[in-house]
Amino acid sequence: MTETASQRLFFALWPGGVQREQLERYRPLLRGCGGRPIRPENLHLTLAFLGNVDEATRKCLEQAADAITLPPFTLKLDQLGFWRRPQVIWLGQEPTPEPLLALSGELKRAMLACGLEPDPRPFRTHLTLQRRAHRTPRSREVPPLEWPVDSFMLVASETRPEGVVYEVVREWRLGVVS
Ligand code: 2AM
Repeated sequence: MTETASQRLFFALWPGGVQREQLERYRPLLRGCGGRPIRPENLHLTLAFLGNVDEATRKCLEQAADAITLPPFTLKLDQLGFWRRPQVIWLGQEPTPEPLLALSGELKRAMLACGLEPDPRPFRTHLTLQRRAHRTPRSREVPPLEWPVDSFMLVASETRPEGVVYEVVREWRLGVVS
C-alpha cells in the first residue's frame, strides 16, 4: 500500500485474469473510433469515484464497506457505447442489473455517511475501453462478457510520467461479513 496522507481513490470491480483476457476480444471492434485504448492491466469497472481522500475519511469508507453484505452476482456485459462528452467508449449492460445497482447504491450511501458527495447522476454500468475517442463503434450489441463478481475493491490511482497506475489497496468478498 502507498503510504501517503491523501490518496486518489475509487471503488471498482477489478477483472480477474479470464475476464481481462476476454476483454481483449472487443478491441478490434473499436478500430477507427480514434482515441487511446486503456492498457489491459488498467481495465476496471468503476463503482464510485472518491477523489482525494484523507486517512480519516478512508477509514470511515472502509468501515462502511465492511458492513456491506450483498451476495455475489454475474454480469453480462453485452453492449458497446460511446459518450461524446467524456469521449469514452465502454462495454456495458443496460439497464444496470439490480445487484450492481444495489452495490453502487450502498457505496453512494457510504460516501454520504463519510462526508463525500457522490455523483448525483444515476449509476450506469460501463467499463471504459478507450478514452479520447471520436466515433461510436459500429457494433452496439456484442457477444457478452460473462463476469462472475464475488468481490469489490478499493483502488488507488497515481499519475506518473509513464501514465496512470492503479493499485488495489483492499478487497471485500461479497456474501461474506468482514
Ligand atoms: P470511468 O468512469 O471511465 O471508469 C479512476 O479515475 C476511475 O474513476 C476512472 O476509471 C474514471 O472513469 C472514474 N471516474 C469517475 N469520475 C471521475 C472523475 N471526476 N475524475 C476522474 N475519474 C473519474
